[in-house]
This record gives sequence, structure tokens and C-alpha cells, in this order.
Amino acid sequence: MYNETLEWIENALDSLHETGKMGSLHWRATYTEEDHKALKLLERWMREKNLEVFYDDIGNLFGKIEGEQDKIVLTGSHRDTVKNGGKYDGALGIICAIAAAGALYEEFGKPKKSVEVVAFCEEEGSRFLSGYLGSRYFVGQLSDDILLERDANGITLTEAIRHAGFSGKRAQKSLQMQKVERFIELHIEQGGVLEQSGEQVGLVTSIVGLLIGKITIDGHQNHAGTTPMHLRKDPVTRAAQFITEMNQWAMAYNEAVTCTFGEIQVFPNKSNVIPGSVSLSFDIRSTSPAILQEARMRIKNLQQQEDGFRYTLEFAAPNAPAQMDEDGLKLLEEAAKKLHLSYRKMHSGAGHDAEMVAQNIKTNMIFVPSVGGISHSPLEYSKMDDIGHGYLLLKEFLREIAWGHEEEKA
Ligand code: HGY
Ligand code: MN
Ligand code: MN
Repeated sequence: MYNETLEWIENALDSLHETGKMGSLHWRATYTEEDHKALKLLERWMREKNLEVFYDDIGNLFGKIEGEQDKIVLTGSHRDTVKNGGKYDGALGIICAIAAAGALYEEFGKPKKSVEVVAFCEEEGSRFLSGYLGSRYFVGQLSDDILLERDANGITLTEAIRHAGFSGKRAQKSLQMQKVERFIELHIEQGGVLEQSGEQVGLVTSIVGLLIGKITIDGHQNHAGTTPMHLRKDPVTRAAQFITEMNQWAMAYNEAVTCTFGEIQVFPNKSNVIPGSVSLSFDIRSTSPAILQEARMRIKNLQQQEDGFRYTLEFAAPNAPAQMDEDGLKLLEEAAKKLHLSYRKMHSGAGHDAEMVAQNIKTNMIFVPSVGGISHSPLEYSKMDDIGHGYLLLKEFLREIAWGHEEEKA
């Protein structure tokens, strides 16, 4: 039975990955043709496992097993990927949740509490700046500003939601959310700690907070050959200077902060033209709100400088650092011991829907090792043995909470 389940998970991962193939590139952004193909597959698998399929008003997909009580245990992850991403980020948590919920229903019948598997939309923010859209919506934090964010083609989030056939209506703190007792997300670690330490699974204790956004620097476009160096206002050299300053700032904090400028666009991007403007993304992470605030001020200070450049700043909606639920962590520890799985309590340097949901709901995460610690890359890979351990732990957690005697402390 277990081996069949692992085979099902492996095949599902391959099939879901296929939906994101765009020629030589892989990218499954939300409200796209690729996303639609993935949703049809996920709906089919949910129905095959006796889950009742439904969507909320912005297109989060749910598969439900009705319980005796009107309470919900939520599990799942995000269905979108980064551009040129891997097979496991997000997809693994949804597929293992469908498999676990389906297996438990087959083995134990109707649960005490309903179980819902969710495939959240646009967690990566690879199409719309703020990202974590599905989980933000779920906890009533999808703001008007976010709905007006535009993708690279100038389409607003609202337009994309409507075009995909959803109303985008926002039920603040949706009724469904108020019934949710717990959220558990299985995810790849996306780092190398587990692989180096040798534990089989990771039990997440906290998730990093994020400060993300975009800076556009306007300078003076001019001729690359006839403009003396001291007369230039070249935004690329100004951007390079700022990136270097911010990297030195981050290095001084050692492991407490990460700082990445992953997306840089130069205009007009021609070798014999001193650029007119440059736009660069920033992605700064820390569990310390003070460090994130300091980074925000450093970026804002750009606009105070009288240096002949024009700075335009865009800040994505905030992602506060999140603490995982202590009781859930204890339950995961007990379950790991019962399953004879070695485990490590650990922090997550990656952002997750779990950090959004944790703002309102008791939340926990399980990590499985990433080979070489690689993620957000076509080289992302996790071994089926390791995936199986994560699956068994997720299944035992769900059994305890939704089917078992584990009564929630008020
Ligand atoms: O960026 C992250 O950490 C997540 O994958 N969205
Ligand atoms: Mn990711
Ligand atoms: Mn992810």
C-alpha cells in the first residue's frame, strides 16, 4: 500500500510539473494556461481520492472530506512556481496532502473534524509583486493596493482574477477560515541543513519575515562614446553602488539577514547607450522586525539624496516573521518518534503560505531534505524515500488531529 502511494505521489509530481512546461522554460504562474492545466489535474486527483472539490472567490482550490464537527483541519501548499523553477516547491505539499487525506478516509472513514486540502494561488509572486496572494486572501489580508498590482503585461490582479472566472469578492476573514483549527504544510526544505545534519525530517519552529519590492532609478540616457565619465548620470553604476552597500550591510549581520537583488532591468539595454533607467527588485529577509525596518529605511533614504537621480520605490505588502504553533510542534515530535523518524527543529529562511496563515491560525510545517540544498531551480530534487517520511508524518499528524482522540485545548 505504502509503495503504491509513493508511486502515485511520484507520478503526480511528474504530471504536475509537465503543466508548467513553456518550451525550454518551466513556469506555472497563477491565472495562466499552465495554471488551468494544473487545476484540472488537481481537481481530478482530489475527486479520485473522494475529496469534494470547490474554489473560493480568488481561485484557491480546495478538496474537502466532511467531518462530524463543523471544524476544519487545513493542509496543502501553493500550486504556482517561480520562473525556471523546480518540480517540488509547493506541488509536493498539495500532492502529499491529497494522498494522505484520501488514504485516511479510506482507512478510517468519516473524520471527527473536516479536512480540507488547499492549492493556494500565486505564493511566489512571480506574476504579481506581493505574492502569497491565496493565503493573504484566506486570512483576510488581500488589500486594495495588492488588487491593483500589475503584471509584466500591465494586467491588474483584479483583471486576472476576473479573466480566470473568479469574482475576487473579499469576505474579510472568510467564514471558512473562522472554522479552521489548524494548518499544516509539507514542503521541501529548500536549503541544505537537513542533508548536512542527516535528520530525515524538519519540524519548522519559525519562518523568516520578508521585505520585498522594486526600486527604479532614472538617470540621463546618453551616448556611450562621447559622454565623458564625470558628466554622466548612469543609473546602472548608481544601482551597482547601492547593491554593494546593501550587501556589506547584510554581511555585517551575518546569518541574521539575507539580501538579494534578483531581478534587474536596464532601459534601453543597449551596449552603446548610457542607460536612461534601471529597475531592480529587492528581497530582504530576517526574523528580526527591527532589521527589516532598518532595511526599509535604508531604501527609503535613497529618495532623500540630491544626487541628480530620480528614485521610485515600490514596497510589496509585508510578510511578518511567523512562529509555528508549540502544541502542533509537540504533536509532530511525538508522531516522528512513533514513526521512528529522526527529526530536527529548524527555522525557515524561505517564505511560505504558512507564515501568512500563522498570523491567524495555529500553523505548523514539515520539511523534507532538498538534495544539495537547491531550490528555485530546475535542479531542485528530493528523494522519494525522504518524501515518503514527510508523507507518513503528515498523515499521522492529520490522523491525530482530525480522526484521532487529540482534542484541541480551548
Ligand atoms: O521566496 C520564497 O521564499 C518562497 O519560495 N516564495
Ligand atoms: Mn518558492
Ligand atoms: Mn514554496
